[in-house]
Amino acid sequence: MGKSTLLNALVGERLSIVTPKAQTTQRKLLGIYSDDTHQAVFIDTPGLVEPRYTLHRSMREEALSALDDADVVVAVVDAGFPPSAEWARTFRSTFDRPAILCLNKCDRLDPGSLAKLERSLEPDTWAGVFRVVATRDEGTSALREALAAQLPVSPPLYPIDELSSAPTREFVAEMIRETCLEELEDEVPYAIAVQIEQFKERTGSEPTFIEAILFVERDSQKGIVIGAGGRTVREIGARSREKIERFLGSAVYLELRVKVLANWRKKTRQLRVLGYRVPAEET
Ligand SMILES: Nc1nc2c(ncn2[C@@H]2O[C@H](COP(=O)(O)OP(=O)(O)OP(=O)(O)O)[C@@H](O)[C@H]2O)c(=O)[nH]1
Ligand SMILES: [Mg+2]
Repeated sequence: MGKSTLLNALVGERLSIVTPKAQTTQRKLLGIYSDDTHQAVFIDTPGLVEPRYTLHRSMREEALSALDDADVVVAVVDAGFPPSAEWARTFRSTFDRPAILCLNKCDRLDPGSLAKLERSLEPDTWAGVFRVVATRDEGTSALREALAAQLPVSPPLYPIDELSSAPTREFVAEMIRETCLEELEDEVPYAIAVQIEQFKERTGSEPTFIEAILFVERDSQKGIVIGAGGRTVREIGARSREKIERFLGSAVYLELRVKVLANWRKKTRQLRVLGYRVPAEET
């Protein structure tokens, strides 16, 4: 759909990780936009998918929980793979909040097809319908302005120079997970949870020292992630380090270790240890 790409475009910083793979985002992420007239806090969420295991239920609840704090909901639709009118009706009746329809990836359709798509998605029931190309930052200013118009009057909720409420180590863990999604195929990257074990900011000419553990679910996955002679994990480390150094603006020494945490995606206790939301019926 491009939800994370859109959040990054709306905030003007690459905060949320983006890959071509489905189910990249697993937890909520706050992105804060402030200018002279207003502040808008955007919440990126996982997509709403049918849960297959406990982690999926965790992701679904995480997405729905964003509504607790939201003044406006933005339904992001991939114009290349559009949903049905039925979806639009269900969406509108499920969420008791002003909702804006955002047709993203509009570069994939010609204007005629876009107009037809728009007409098919109950355009009059939304608080607004916007056409966007998030990757090119097209249409995002108009969307941001429409969203600002829906916000209640309030003092800023966050300092105006703050971009997110997430701690640095969470961004670092996400950059490593993004690299795993880019470098590994099939189910393997989805079986990886990243935990930052050590984060030592060094002073002077020393690099920042970061140690992270890649938890996989089975021994066979551990073998794949490490690769022949450690080649794969070295590559993941090198590519992650480049991203982290760009993000922190300083030199980094990154150490990655791979460990098995059997079937962690299906186990409430393991999810809790790894910092995921525990689904309500499992607490
Ligand atoms: N052509 C095109 N591709 C886009 C656009 N916006 C996002 N993408 C691509 O779509 C893919 C998915 O983007 P994400 O932002 O990760 O999508 P998401 O909705 O956050 O996905 P999940 O986190 O997996 O639920 C990436 O490869 C993006 O580069 C767009 O406007 N046009
Ligand atoms: Mg995402």
